[in-house]
Amino acid sequence: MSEPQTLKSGAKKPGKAAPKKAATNGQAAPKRSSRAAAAAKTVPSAPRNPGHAHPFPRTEFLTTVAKLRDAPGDAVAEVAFVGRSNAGKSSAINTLAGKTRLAYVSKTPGRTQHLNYFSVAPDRYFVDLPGYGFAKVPEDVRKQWDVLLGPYLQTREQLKGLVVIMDSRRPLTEMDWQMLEWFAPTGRPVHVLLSKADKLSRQEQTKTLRQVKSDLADLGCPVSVQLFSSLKRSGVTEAAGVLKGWLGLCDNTATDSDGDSASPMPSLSEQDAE
Ligand SMILES: Nc1nc2c(ncn2[C@@H]2O[C@H](COP(=O)(O)OP(=O)(O)OP(=O)(O)O)[C@@H](O)[C@H]2O)c(=O)[nH]1
Ligand SMILES: [Mg+2]
Repeated sequence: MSEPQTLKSGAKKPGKAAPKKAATNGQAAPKRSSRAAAAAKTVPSAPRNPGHAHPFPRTEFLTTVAKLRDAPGDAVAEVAFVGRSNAGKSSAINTLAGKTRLAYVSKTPGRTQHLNYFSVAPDRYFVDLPGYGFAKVPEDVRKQWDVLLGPYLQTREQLKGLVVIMDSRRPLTEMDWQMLEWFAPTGRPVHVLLSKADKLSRQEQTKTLRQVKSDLADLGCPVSVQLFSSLKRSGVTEAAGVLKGWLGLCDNTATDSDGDSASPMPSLSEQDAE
């Protein structure tokens, strides 16, 4: 495919002014006031029950990469998170890490602009990619795809698999399909997280999961699909199993519960969830 971000002439236009950049961590950060307010609302970042480890408890923000040559040279294996703007990529990373504000969660689509690297274990990384489907300045986005995202997804040898996050209420949009069909020929595996599953009834969840699995059956690369909710911390163990496999990490830290019941530490507060 050409670049997913610029596929549609109907790419959504911004509803708001461009998000302000802040120096913190190199990631675009929310405005100070909203950040302070969010901090006040956010649940504590230390697990109340230390026996409940999270699958990637050592995750730390590493760096923001605007040019492919600046990607960490020591990487042995990494997993990228991609999906429509606002699908819940950053929230999913926070949830897997068991931290509330590691990757910035935003109500402003398109806030993540570059490759945000998170170290999950020595030489192993999560990479939060810019969301597609939000083009404030289409030319800039196309350029970003040509010089950064396209080459990254096609040529980065350390990339062991792609996590594609889709809002479970609107899975497999045209841009999701274009991303999947463009990536599949690389032969690398795809794991789909149907995010915000808390927004669906059990029945809807089952139906959506079955439908998406069936729709992707002939994609042409190894593909798996699951439900996920950062709000409820559901689907975490399943996702962690796949990602640890890709990263070559043994599973002795994956001791968290799936969070459907007593979650020791939600990574997303009820107030933040959309
Ligand atoms: N109800 C619910 N809301 C969620 C969930 N995950 C994320 N959200 C909300 O969805 C919005 C977008 O979440 P992000 O994690 O910032 O999404 P993103 O894909 O990283 O967005 P961009 O970086 O802008 O592409 C925020 O308002 C989150 O609070 C979830 O599991 N349930
Ligand atoms: Mg994000």
